[in-house]
Amino acid sequence: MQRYIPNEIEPKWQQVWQDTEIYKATDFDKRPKYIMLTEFPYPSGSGLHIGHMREFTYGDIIARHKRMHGYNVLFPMGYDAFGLPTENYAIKNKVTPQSATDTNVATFQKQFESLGFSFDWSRSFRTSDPSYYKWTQWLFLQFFNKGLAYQEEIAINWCPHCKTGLSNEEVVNGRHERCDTIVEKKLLKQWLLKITDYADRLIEGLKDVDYPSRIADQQINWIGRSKGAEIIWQVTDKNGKESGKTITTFTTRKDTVPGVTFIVIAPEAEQLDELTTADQKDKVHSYVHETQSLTDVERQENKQKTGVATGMYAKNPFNDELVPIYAANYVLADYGTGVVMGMPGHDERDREFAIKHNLPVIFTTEVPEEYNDVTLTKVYTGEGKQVNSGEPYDGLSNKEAGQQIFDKLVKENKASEKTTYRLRDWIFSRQHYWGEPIPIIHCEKDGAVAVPDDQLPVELPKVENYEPTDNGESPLSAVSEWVNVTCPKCGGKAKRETDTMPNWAGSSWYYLRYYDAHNDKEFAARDKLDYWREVDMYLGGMEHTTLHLLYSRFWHQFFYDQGLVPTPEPYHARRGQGIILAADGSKMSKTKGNVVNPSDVIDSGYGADALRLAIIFLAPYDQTTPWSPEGVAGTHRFLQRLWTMALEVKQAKTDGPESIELKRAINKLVKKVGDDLDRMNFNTSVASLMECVNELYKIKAKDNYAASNWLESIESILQVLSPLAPHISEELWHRMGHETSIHECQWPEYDESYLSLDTVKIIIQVNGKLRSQIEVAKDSSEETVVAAAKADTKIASYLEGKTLQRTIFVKDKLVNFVVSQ
Ligand code: ANZ
Repeated sequence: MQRYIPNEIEPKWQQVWQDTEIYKATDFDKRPKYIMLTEFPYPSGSGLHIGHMREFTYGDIIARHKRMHGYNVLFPMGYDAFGLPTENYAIKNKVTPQSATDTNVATFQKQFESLGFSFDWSRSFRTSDPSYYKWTQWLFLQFFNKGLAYQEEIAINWCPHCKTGLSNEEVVNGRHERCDTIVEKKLLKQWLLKITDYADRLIEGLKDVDYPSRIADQQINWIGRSKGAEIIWQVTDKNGKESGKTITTFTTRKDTVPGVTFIVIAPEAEQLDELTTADQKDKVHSYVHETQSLTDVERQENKQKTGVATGMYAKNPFNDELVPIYAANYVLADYGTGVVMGMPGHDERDREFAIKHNLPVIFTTEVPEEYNDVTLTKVYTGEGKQVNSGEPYDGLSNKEAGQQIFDKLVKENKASEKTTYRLRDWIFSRQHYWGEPIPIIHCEKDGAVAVPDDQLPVELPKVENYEPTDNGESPLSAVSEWVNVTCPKCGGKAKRETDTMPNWAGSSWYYLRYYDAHNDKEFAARDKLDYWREVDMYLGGMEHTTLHLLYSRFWHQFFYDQGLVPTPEPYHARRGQGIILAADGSKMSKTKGNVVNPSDVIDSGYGADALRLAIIFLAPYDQTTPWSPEGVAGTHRFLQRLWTMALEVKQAKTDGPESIELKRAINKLVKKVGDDLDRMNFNTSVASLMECVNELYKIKAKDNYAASNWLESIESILQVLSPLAPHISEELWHRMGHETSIHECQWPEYDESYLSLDTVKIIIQVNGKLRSQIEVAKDSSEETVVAAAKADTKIASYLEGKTLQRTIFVKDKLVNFVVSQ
């Protein structure tokens, strides 16, 4: 019998699938549509790694399973080619980003093909194709035309290693999420997108989509909507003489206003100068200077609660008490108003500051005795009775008191409701070469002018030097023949914008391009958008939750408002797959040399199918889990066993009666794997397949493939295996005698009655001696049971050459064959 050699059969089928285009999605098809989207990769130099493969394998299984249920499935793939990774790779390898992309895409493409993914390649593109980024630029101009893309000189996050500005989302714990370099502040004129206009919508929209709560919560926390109050304070000198100026603080604890003992202002706040007395100017200036030399990380880690008095005071609008104003770097300049009312009774940071600067601590909520200890930095943040606030507030619940205090202040025009957000506008300029040029022309007379639609795309000029500069200027600014143009409005001298877009731009709308990938008149035709609508299932990395996922929801919501797309949200359901760690539990990384390359595993003889099964067998899909190098040998062995059995069945007679045990095992399997795939329990579906094949081997040991339903049983296994291991199932399917692809089959039906089927063990005797046992459905007829008993291999050998004189049958219990020599 021919052995199972995956490397012989897999490339063969990959070629057939490609030639017959069986995975092509059809626009406007009558079948229900289903879009299975997996995040597309950066074509990095190291090729496809096992982590990518996990995501694509899950996506592939879902796509194949849905096809078998009659859906017109769109399962697309492309390349997120612009951006820092490619540029850095190109710099390191001394090639152009264009050719680096070509080389890397070719590697990825080969790997993709070798893994048997059922992508519809006819819709593929790279975000760096001019025919694609033409539309990224056009969509950017829609934001610009509506005033949602604007330029501003601001202190931005600057990565000194990558030499570029970054968005807030790209800074994680004060470091650039890509290279881990500590981020600095730099004042630069930047393009920004007004994502803050969509802060509420981005929260509300989550109610209408199917995202796991940890993904939704992470977005909600990132947007950080906080409902509170702004309170206005008169600024005075130390004697209470009003200066005519006011400051405004943002608080979420209105009840604590009576106990405020100081005010703190962020060192960067513009207002700081006018709140500083002549005496304190020098001290304040040097403090501001000192703060500026700190990175955000150092500032956040600064436990010292440093600060300096400005010399001025503020009058508490509630009780006219004077409190000193300090500049202190624990206050963030760009949150709320950048000014905080210091309430050391109930706020921990304020308490630490008060202790350090000898400021009084007043409680406004009754606290347990222990909190009076001034060395304690912990504060009481719970609810309780209002105290130290006078009549009629003392004795009320602190919540109620807070409301009444606030109402009084509102009446006196000293306070108002305020909602603040942590979300900031999206810094959209990058001072790099390898990105979409921002399609704007700067004219002295007309200002920033959109490049007219008929001049799009603004193509990236081919240049010799594309390395980033130290001064924050894009390398494109040196390409004078490209930069100097005429103004589309007045025809006068003008210059192109030289910043490029961030790598998150192309991925903010790429899914829509798959609906109509070759359209050169529109980003996608309306009728195709109306047919495909939103993505049904989107799989991707958890690390993209507050980057790509948030950005693309924002773009889509804006497009919806402009009437460009038919649905308010881009993705109906989102799931995040876990990370595959190295076998020792550490992160896989090139420097450690512990990255598993799928191609190596395939080439070692195990093949893509065994690798696919090993990946999904590792753990539940959303669990981060170490790689198990032995796993592939195990799944390969399983496929080998199935292979052998299938070929044996093909050659067996199978002319005996139907086996109930087989029926039950197969019906159970079909139901179980179907349910598992619906629920994305991929790992348990592999376990069920393995169990089923083991069970079949036990049945075979008894009947040696006599039962008439062996062939159909194997075919059903192949069908349910086909989404998971597409090559071996296709090969065996053809060897069973089929001429069409198994991947065009419907998902097999299962018969409920076999699942709940009550079975009984029947003892089989020959001349009163126990010789074997079989399992049959309860209440089976004499005819069925006797036929099954005779088919049993052991019994058959006892009966061979003998004359059967009599058969004794006891229902649900026993068959006794009485034979003579
Ligand atoms: C007085 C107070 C008393 C506060 C109390 C808290 C507890 P969230 O919920 O995150 O929005 N705050 C306001 N602006 C700030 C800034 N720019 N930098 C640092 N802290 C700032 O937090 C709102 C609270 O954070 C506000 O309420 C304010 O302190 C502080 F027992 O005001 B609170």
